Amino acid sequence: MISVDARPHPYLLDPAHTALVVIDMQRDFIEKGGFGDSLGNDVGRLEAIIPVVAGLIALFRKQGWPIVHTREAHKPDLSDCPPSKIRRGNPSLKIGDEGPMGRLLVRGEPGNQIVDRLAPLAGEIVIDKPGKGMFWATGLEAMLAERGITHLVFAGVTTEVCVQTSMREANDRGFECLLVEDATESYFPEFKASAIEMIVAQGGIVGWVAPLAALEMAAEKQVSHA
Ligand code: TIU
Repeated sequence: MISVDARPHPYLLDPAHTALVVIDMQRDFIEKGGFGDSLGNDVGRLEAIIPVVAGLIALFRKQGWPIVHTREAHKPDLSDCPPSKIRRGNPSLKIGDEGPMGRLLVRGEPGNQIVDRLAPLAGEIVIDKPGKGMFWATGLEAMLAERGITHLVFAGVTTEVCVQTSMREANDRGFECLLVEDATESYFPEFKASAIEMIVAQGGIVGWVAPLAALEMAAEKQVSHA
């Protein structure tokens, strides 16, 4: 076990059973002309965390720990997208409509891809999820079980929507969850701060929170003790 300096108390990371989950770092949320932009959000806030997420991914690759990338993505016929989700928010462009980067939130479209700087490598798991949470209708639970994963480290966007939903789903399934606070972002800074406080309150009711530097320091110590 490696001890990570985290809130509300140290997070004990089990190196042989830990995976990183990078939630929805897609052009659809991070670039102008995508789904996030269509909902009226300032997407620049999200772009700013790309270097930290890249650093976190690099740490996991260096350690040889598994990485899961998720994309919020629907089938081209939208058969996996409830009409309520399409209607929600009264956006300028709806899910499935043609935007400047192709059809919004549709699998395979240019805007639905993970941003180039965080592109998955061969051998890393990539999940298309039709919901906000990463377990609903994805088969991810079985993939993690096959690999003996018990600990999940979270990053990505947005903190209070897909990251928090996925982390809560994982918590209910028995995973020990850590959110890397500088590798996640929201369109609303106050929602990011509140989501983090909700996670760590009550003795870590949902899990732990730590900055990337704390994880890097813990991983280094592990190497120097080896
Ligand atoms: N990935 C994710 O968080 N999907 C969203 O729709 N987030 C918003 O904050 N809208």
